[in-house]
Amino acid sequence: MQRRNFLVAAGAAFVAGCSEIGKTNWFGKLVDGAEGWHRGLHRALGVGRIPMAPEYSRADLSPYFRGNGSLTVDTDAYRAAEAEGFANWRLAVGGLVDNPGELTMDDLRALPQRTQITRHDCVEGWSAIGEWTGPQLSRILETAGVQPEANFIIFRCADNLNGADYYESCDMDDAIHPQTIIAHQLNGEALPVRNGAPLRLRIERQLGYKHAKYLTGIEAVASLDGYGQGNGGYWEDRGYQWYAGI
Ligand SMILES: Nc1nc2c(c(=O)[nH]1)N[C@H]1C(S)=C(S)[C@@H](COP(=O)(O)O)O[C@H]1N2
Ligand SMILES: [Mo]
Repeated sequence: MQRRNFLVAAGAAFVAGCSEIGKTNWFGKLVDGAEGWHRGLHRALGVGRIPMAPEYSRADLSPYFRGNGSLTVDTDAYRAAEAEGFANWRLAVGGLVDNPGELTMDDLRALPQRTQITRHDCVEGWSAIGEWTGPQLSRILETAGVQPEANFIIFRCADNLNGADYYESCDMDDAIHPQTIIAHQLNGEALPVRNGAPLRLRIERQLGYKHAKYLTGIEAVASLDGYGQGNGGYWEDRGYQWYAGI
C-alpha cells in the first residue's frame, strides 16, 4: 500500500488554490473560512462558550505519571518500533473522510502544537497531572476532510487486553474540542512506553479510559456498530459509560 502524504498534498493544493482564483479546493475553503463543517460546528457551539477542562501550572505536575492498563504492547512489531525510537510509526486516518492517508511522526510534529497541563482521573481512584503536547485532532480532521455523515471518531490502538483490541471513540463535539490532542510528548519529552508511546489521545473532559494509548489509527464513522462489541470502547464493551464526562 502506498503511503499518501496528505499534508504535503494539502500544501500543494493551497499554493495551486492561490494561483488559480476561483478554482475550488478543500484547503482553500478551509483557509478562507467560507465553508467547512468544523468551522460551522464551532460557530453553532459558540466559540468562547466551549467548556474547557481546567489547566494547571508546571508547579502542579505530578513527579511521576504512572501507567495504567496496558504498560506496553506485547507484539514483535511494537518491540521493533520501540527499538528504532518509533521513527517509522504511522497514524492512519480513514473512514468517512475525503483524504484518507497516513501521518508520520514528522507530519504530526510539523503541525501546530498544543501544550496543556491537565489532570487525568482514572475510575480506579487515582489522578495525576501531566503536561501533554501534540497537534489538535481538529486540525488533522480538517485536513482529512471529514464527511457530513460522520458522527464519531474511532481510535484504534496497538495493544490487546485479554484477547480484545483496545479501542475508543468520541463524538464530533469532543473530537474538535480545542483540548483534544494527539499527544506525542509528556512533560516535554517523548511519551514513555507506559504512557502510550509514541502517540496517545488526550480528551480532557473525559475520564482516564477514554485517553487511548498506542494509537495506530483514527477513523470517522457514522455509527459505532461493528467496532468491538458496538459500545464505542474496550471498557464500554465491559459495562463502563461511553460518555465518561468529568
Ligand atoms: N491502548 C490503551 N489505552 C488506554 C488503556 C489501555 O489499557 N490501553 N488504559 C486506559 C486507562 S483505564 C487509563 S486510566 C489511562 C492510563 O494512562 P497512563 O497509562 O498514561 O497512566 O489510559 C487509558 N488508555
Ligand atoms: Mo483508568
